[in-house]
Amino acid sequence: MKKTAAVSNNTSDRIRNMKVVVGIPALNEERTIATVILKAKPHCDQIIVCDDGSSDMTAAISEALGATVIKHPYNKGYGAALDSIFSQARAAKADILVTLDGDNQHDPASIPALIAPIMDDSADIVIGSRFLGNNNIPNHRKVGIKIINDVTNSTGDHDTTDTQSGFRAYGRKAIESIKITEMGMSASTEILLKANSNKLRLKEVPVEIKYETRPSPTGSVKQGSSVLLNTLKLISIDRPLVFYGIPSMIFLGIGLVFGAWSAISYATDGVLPASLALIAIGSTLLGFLFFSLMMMIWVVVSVARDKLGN
Ligand SMILES: Nc1nc2c(ncn2[C@@H]2O[C@H](COP(=O)(O)OP(=O)(O)OP(=O)(O)O)[C@@H](O)[C@H]2O)c(=O)[nH]1
Ligand SMILES: [Mg+2]
Repeated sequence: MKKTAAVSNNTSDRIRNMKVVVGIPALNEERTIATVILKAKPHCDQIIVCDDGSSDMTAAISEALGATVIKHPYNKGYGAALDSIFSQARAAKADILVTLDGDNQHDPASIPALIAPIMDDSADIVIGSRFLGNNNIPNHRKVGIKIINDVTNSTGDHDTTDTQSGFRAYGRKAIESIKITEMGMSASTEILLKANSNKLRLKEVPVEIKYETRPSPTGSVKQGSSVLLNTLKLISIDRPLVFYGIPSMIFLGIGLVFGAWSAISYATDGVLPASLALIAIGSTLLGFLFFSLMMMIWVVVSVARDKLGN
């Protein structure tokens, strides 16, 4: 790394020689991509732009400004663009990969603060959190992201204030070990779940964010619901024993209580209380359904992990 201002005077050779790569996923960002590239340049050694099937000048502008451009032949989604950037960063032997949006929402001036914990080896992934910074975040976004944060944080060892931030820095361990399979916006959650399974160290630093750059290509409610559903799917795959096992135990417990209650009523009054018996049967069936799902998904996921790794 040659250019970052965050490097102090007594910086070791290890830090000085670190290669910092900035990766920008971009879909039709011709209005802003030049600004982002020019502002990021002083803070890194290489810029990778993934043009995710744009129909405008995003790729041409990026190339003209010296970025390495990966072109998707059609729009594959944010996660697919990140996956291409990670692969290119591995090929480029990046020590640190910083990702930020091409719509100029993130300020590249925060890159030194974002990469500092990786440089001093106190983190493997650093998240630029808009909730730690002094930002004016629209209320519907705050609520949506809070719900996704709560669901994501319930599974792991980390308490992250901004699980959906696209402004992040990844150290070598994270670049090498995280393989993204989610094609859409839920890739941000997938990465955090994989970071947790791979025991990577996470930190957050405050960043600024702008919201007036351009209307989102996908409506924010649609995008938020899709990320939430995919987050639930990812957690169910990541932790099937907890995700299906807990409801299974709860339903079986309810079935047992109502079953015993029905049996006692029958023994004392000689009449089977239909409503209690129905609750007992329904709950027990649901309990067995969740138990079977848990076993099936647990076996499939274990075999897949064995074969594919990660
Ligand atoms: N929405 C979207 N963005 C993509 C896609 N592929 C790449 N991107 C880029 O991914 C980055 C994040 O997308 P945004 O739509 O800004 O997502 P966001 O920041 O969560 O949403 P906004 O707050 O509305 O900007 C941008 O730089 C996009 O250009 C895609 O298929 N869909
Ligand atoms: Mg954006």
